[in-house]
Amino acid sequence: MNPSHLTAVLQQVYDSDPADPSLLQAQLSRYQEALRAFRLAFGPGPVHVYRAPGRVNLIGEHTDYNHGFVLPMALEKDILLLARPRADGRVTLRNIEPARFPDRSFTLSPSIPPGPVGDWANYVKGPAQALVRLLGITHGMDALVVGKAPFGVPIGAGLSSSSALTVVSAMALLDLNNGSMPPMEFAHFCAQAEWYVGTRGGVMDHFTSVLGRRGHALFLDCRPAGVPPTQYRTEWVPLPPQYSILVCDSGKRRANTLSDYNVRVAECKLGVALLQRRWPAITHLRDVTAEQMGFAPAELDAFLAEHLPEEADFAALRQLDLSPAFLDGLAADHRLTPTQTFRVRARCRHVIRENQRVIESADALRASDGRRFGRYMLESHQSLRDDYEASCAEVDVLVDLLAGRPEVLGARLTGAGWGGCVVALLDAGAETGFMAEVAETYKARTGLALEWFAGRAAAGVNGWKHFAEL
Ligand code: NG1
Repeated sequence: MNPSHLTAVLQQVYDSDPADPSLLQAQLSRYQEALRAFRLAFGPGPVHVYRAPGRVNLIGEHTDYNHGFVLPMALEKDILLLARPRADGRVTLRNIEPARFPDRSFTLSPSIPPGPVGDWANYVKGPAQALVRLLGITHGMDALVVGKAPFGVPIGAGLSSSSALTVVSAMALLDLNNGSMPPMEFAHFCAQAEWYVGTRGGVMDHFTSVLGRRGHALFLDCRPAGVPPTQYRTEWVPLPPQYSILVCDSGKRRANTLSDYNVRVAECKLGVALLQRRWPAITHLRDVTAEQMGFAPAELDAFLAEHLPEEADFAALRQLDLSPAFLDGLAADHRLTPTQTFRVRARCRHVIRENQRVIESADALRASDGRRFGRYMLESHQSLRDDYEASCAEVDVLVDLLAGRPEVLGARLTGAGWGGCVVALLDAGAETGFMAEVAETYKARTGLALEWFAGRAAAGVNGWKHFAEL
């Protein structure tokens, strides 16, 4: 592919400012550098190129695994995977940052042994194993993964670098084995493939990485339908040009996000199990709405206080008629400790209200009402902070600093939480010059360096066979 053809291809993917060709030029250099590194690692021959984006969630946090609603968008930050198929079932992985991500290799099989928790190759092994099980794929690949800054998806920042790697690996292996899947089925497949690493996550990240569209947010109803249940209701909502999105990385990373996350998933399931005693038709917190349960919207607190404990440990839960078999299964599935206590009522309150906020926020976006949208973002953050306890001191400082600026319409924690990124909405053209001052105050108060970038909505996963012959 010559440079002008490559530029045309990249223009379809990245929402780069036409007035500023330097961004596209920088992407072009990045792809060319990746091709050179691939040739150095694996020698001459055809190269196939795949990319999958990270995402930023505008609103709808911890709702996806409750069959609720989310409103994310795919980012220009993405992961590239350059590959060449192999005749055998070996997968050899190199990374453009070998000191950080050492070489790995494995053989395709229906049960591929995982590496240590957190090992980067696990995000390739998960989809590889799932594709062997589903389609019996036999061709491995020689692959180079490229995710370094500033174009890569920051790791552990709540922008779904892990899902981007899962999606790009699945796409490459599927394509190199001459397979294909309809996009929604593929997104659903990737979400389940990532369970390999031990999280019981939802579908939001993979759907965004697969279905993302330039200039659009994705409204996704996370309740599947159809047989098999892989159909989801989606709507691409154009991002009004009069607003811009800012993504700020707090620099805070939490090691045990996985366990906190799994406890929250379990707490939501406990809420459902307790409500099911009276309303057996409920399967997920999504079902708990004022209309469905027959209370006035303003009476949600009273309703929850009547039916759910504020806090309960395993002993208390057994007394509430939850069967020991259910509780043991939950503890095993979510790696819960026997002494754990669960703030069931507050967790459920967050999810129920957050679902409503997503519906209202999508309306606000359709009506190009950034002020209203910003208010929902702030409410969402408070709820994540107080009810879901998924924030942390540093992120709260950052949200407060941003929300205190007249240029900012709304700001909130984005992603799983306990650190990571904050997403903010601004009037387009509002000076981001003020960010230097925010960063300085933030540093003084937390000791952490702040990084930020403009959130531009990019296309979902792409693959180009025979991208280059080297
Ligand atoms: P991140 O921020 O990528 O860890 C996680 C889940 C999402 C969703 C959010 C919270 C995975 C792969 N991702 O996202 O499905 O539940 O937390 O809204 O588990």
